[in-house]
Amino acid sequence: VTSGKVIKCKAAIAWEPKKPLSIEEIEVAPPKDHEVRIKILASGICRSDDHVLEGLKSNIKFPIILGHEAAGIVESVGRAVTTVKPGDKVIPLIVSQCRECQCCKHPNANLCVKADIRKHTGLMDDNTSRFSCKGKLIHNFLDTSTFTEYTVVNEISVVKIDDAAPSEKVCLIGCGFSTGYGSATHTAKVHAGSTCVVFGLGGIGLSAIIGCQVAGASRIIAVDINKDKFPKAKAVGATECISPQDYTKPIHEVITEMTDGGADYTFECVGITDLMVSALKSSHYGFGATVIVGVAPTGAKISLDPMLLLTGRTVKGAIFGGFKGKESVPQMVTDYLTKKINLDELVSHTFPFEKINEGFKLLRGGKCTRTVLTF
Ligand code: PAD
Ligand code: ZN
Repeated sequence: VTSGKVIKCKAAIAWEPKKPLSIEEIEVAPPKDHEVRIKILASGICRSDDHVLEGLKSNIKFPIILGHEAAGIVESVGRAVTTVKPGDKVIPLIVSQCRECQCCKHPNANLCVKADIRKHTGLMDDNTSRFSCKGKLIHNFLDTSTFTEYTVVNEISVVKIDDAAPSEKVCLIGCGFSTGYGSATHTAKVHAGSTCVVFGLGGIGLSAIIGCQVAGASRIIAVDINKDKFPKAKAVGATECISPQDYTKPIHEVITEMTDGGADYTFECVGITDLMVSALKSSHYGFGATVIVGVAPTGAKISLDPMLLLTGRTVKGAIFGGFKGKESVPQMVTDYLTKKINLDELVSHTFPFEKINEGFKLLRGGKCTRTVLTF
């Protein structure tokens, strides 16, 4: 029995930016009162992990255990925990839900005030870490940290899912799938018969396409500078694929012409501020809506003509597709099991955890959709 004891296990440590991750033996302390220790079974690699590793998120502290898109089994729980128990299959939540704060009580919000996503302390509520390596404190990432055999999270940052769910697929519901899918179905509320444009065809953009299709969009225009991404985009529902590099005109002019004045909904799934403005300009005068999904480097600013908004366009942004995790994650897992949604196309590679650096290489080289690591 490991309950109540420190667990020694393997984790991928990011000691500093721009260096490969190093697999090390770490010590994982037992969960405190409101905490849950989880044995990770599968974890996807998301661009947000790479943003930190590339040093683009200067407010995030190293050394750190990255990873935030996972599924696992509860190993042990703190004494005040009531919603999960050892043996439960779970998904850690990057968007926590305390159910008591103004946001959790608000029907339209999904960010928790208690676990404020802007703070990035990299620590648990008592300002300590459950991870250490060679006597050094290791920070957590997005209240989850899943590139490790064991992690500890707050009870508000984890939810039980159906035991029958295949972890190496449903782990994507922990970030990429929900983020893209919810941006279309929940944040934008795409309507049947509409025209949608998705910029960026990684795991997030493809999931946005799936959401647009499920919502009944009749045209889904997929945009990427890497044409290798087009076949997958078509496979999940894109009706047309275009590359900005094939035109001399700016991409928003191309899209405006293709769509008789602009799209109903546009989605920026890359993280480039100029592209966010292009997405807005690609939406129709009077009713177009843009959702910002991509995460820009810390401190980056958008500059735009307010006339774009004055004339009836809207811009929204959402983390995790605007979904409240505790309710929507188990529901999406059920929808996956009953084949209402299909995300298998998103997993392009499955590697053993030890090959994590190869997964990051594929991501940087534009050679994958999602790599899932298994433990
Ligand atoms: P990815 O790198 O797999 O996909 C990004 C795609 O964008 C690639 O296919 C690129 O070729 C393409 N691209 C790059 N530049 C351009 C350009 N100028 N025009 C068109 N396409 C371009 O990343 P991902 O899908 O894992 O993540 C995408 C973004 O979403 C990234 O910024 C990530 O940090 C963010 C994200 N947001 C949330 C959220 O909750 N809002 C969650 C997870 C990830
Ligand atoms: Zn992510």
